Amino acid sequence: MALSGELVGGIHPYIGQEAVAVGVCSQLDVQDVITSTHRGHGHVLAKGADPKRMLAELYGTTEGLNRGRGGSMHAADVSLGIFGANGIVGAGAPIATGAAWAARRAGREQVAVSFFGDGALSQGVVLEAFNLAALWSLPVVFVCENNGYATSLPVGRGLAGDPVRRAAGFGMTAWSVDGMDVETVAEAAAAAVDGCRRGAGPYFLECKTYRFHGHHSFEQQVGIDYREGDEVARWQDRDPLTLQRDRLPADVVASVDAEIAALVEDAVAFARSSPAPDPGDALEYLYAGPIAARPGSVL
Ligand SMILES: Cc1ncc(C[n+]2csc(CCOP(=O)(O)OP(=O)(O)O)c2C)c(N)n1
Ligand SMILES: [Mg+2]
Repeated sequence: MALSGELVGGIHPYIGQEAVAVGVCSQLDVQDVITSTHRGHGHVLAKGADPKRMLAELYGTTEGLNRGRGGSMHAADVSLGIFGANGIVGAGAPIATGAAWAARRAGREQVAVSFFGDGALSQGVVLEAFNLAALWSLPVVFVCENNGYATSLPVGRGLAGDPVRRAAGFGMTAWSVDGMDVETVAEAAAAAVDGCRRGAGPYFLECKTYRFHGHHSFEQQVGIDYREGDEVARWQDRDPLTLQRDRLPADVVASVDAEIAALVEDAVAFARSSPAPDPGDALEYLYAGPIAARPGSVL
């Protein structure tokens, strides 16, 4: 759709990394919070967003999650704890940390999860978020999706040291897991979320994964080639969907496949028939209303 021009602009496909979003979000309750990335479709859907409204958002229509204002990189649904995909690499980490801090102050049993890529690990704001979250023992799970590349830069040429040791240096419990296996991810996420609820946060989870497609949908057209030999095929041999499918009985696989096919068909029909926004209200729905000062606040 992005290549045919039906969707305006590029998208960052999440295909290949599904086990991370699903494994982690399967351990969260509705009131738990996530922050996501430029590659956010998987996280937003796994946290429970309506696929019809998600796709309508990609189409930039009025029925989209954010009335078409957010688009692919800024889809959000605050009512489901989805505090946004985010086009700024690393920007979700302080938002999740702030949400965890707010939950703590309000005495709510909420956990916040920050998804980000290996490239974000060297963003200053992420390290600042690690520091405050660890200092204040906040209920945050930092989930690093190490897919081997930041755009076309291999992780070994962009990241000094080891992600887990880096996070552990802040005093966090930190693990590295197979990010292609949804059950492995879910098990680690369950332990981290449970630890956060018991006050033992924050946690750091490196999920080793891979994206099967380009960094973004324009990559093929631009003609960038940076992957080694049969690298993509080797990772595809461990496609998270196939790994999980092989564990399930055939009748379950057939019914899930049918359910998903119908869901996708509905979402496409819904997005295609959803109206484009009126240019006259282009400046509306962009900002929250003014926040009332708390009693006694100096602001
Ligand atoms: C602060 C900031 N710097 C640079 C960019 C441009 N940019 C967009 S995606 C990306 C690579 C991110 O790599 P990674 O965090 O590993 O995520 P992945 O794309 O692999 O999912 C970069 C450098 C940006 N969006 N924001
Ligand atoms: Mg990456």
